Amino acid sequence: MQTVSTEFDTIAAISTPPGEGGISIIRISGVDALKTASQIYRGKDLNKVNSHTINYGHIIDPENGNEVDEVMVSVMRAPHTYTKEDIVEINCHGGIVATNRILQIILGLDARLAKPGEFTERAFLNGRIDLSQAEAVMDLIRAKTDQSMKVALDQLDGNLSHLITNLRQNILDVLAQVEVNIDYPEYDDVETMTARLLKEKAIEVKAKIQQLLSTAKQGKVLRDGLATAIIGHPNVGKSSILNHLLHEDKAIVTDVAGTTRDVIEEYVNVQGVPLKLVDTAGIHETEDKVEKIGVDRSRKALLQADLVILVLDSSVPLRDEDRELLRETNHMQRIVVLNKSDLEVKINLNELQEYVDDKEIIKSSAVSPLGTKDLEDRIAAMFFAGSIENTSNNIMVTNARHIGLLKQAETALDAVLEGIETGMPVDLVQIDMTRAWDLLGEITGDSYQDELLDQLFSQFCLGK
Ligand SMILES: Nc1nc2c(ncn2[C@@H]2O[C@H](COP(=O)(O)OP(=O)(O)OP(=O)(O)O)[C@@H](O)[C@H]2O)c(=O)[nH]1
Ligand SMILES: [Mg+2]
Repeated sequence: MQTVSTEFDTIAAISTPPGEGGISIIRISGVDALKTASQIYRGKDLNKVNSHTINYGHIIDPENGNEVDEVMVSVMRAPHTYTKEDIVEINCHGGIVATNRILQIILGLDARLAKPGEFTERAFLNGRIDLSQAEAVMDLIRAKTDQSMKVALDQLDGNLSHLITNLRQNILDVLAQVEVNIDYPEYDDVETMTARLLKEKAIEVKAKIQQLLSTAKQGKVLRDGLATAIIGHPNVGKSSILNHLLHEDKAIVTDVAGTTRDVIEEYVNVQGVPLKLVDTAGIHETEDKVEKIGVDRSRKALLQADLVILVLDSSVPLRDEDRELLRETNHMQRIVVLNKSDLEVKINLNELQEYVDDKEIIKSSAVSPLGTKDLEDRIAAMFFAGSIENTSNNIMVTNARHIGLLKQAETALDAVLEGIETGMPVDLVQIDMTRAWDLLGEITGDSYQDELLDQLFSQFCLGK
């Protein structure tokens, strides 16, 4: 891991969202940050001001000496900064023209435009945070609920990193002990002893990994949102249900079958569960070209869903298409909504029981809020089983990359255990143990490939 910040060139970017605002911030980081800012700033000598101060002045175009904007400039000297490099942040009036003009002037001097996430990448490369913490920065920015924000903040604080580092240290200790035993065998049964040592440690570390993985389902939902598809025959009330859950009239609702033609995606917080709610076009056989595309998209949304809300119209008998959807979604996490329950019930409830468990069914009516609260309660119960408050004490894994690596490490530990069980030589078992150590290291970024960094940080916002 590199720790010397002076190896990098100087970068700059606008760190606030594009568009008009009260203030925009242009951030410069690197060895030439102060030099660059000084060339365009009229006010105190930035090279002489104290670190971590904010200074009033003006930005001047060095080409013609014209004033560009009135600004406040923060000076933060290495190493106690976000990137561990010198950082200057120019707070200017939040207009598009002034902000871009200042950036352009800076880029004409000693800085180049930062890539997305490059400030955070430097924080990682300069050893201020590890990779899982860098990923938490993005999760924090994207968090959709208080709970997901809290989990991201815990990860940024290094809770997950500490746990992983401890596990790795445990493995390293045992590997060192194995080396000693092999090099200096004091007893005749050293091979047996060493195998036992490896076995004990593999069991211990595996248990901790499994405990972490048991938080993954909730964790992933908190981070990514629960992909929830509302599906059903045309005109059964899917869009009405979406609007109720959103508490606003987002989707068009009419009595014309086939009103929704494209998928509509919205985020909503249901009792702490972030839902990525997808309203879809009614699924049925159709010759209409546009509708057909809509139906294909509905099917795709269904395939990608973590949770399916299958809507049936209880005021009409069950149709073949309903039966088919009931069968198709049978293996999925599902809630079956009997909508239009304000009208006379014509659906055959006995037949319905052949397809669904009573527990999966909720009666609702979109003409009144009837059923919406039940639906919300059910969703929360399905995904947090009332345990959402408890997560404050637990370290959660939320990130698919981390989950994948933990699973692979678990597999490597299984190979250790199997190797010992089948009497494999200790130096071969050692290889799998080392592999578990390596895989865990990829979570914190102690070992990584450059492509991984490129891929991770390219998903960041510009200026972060
Ligand atoms: N009586 C009654 N009418 C409802 C209920 N829910 C929806 N409707 C009506 O049924 C019609 C269709 O509702 P939508 O929400 O547009 O149905 P949809 O499933 O999204 O329909 P498509 O987008 O065409 O597939 C509208 O006229 C709604 O007002 C309900 O619970 N009771
Ligand atoms: Mg609709």
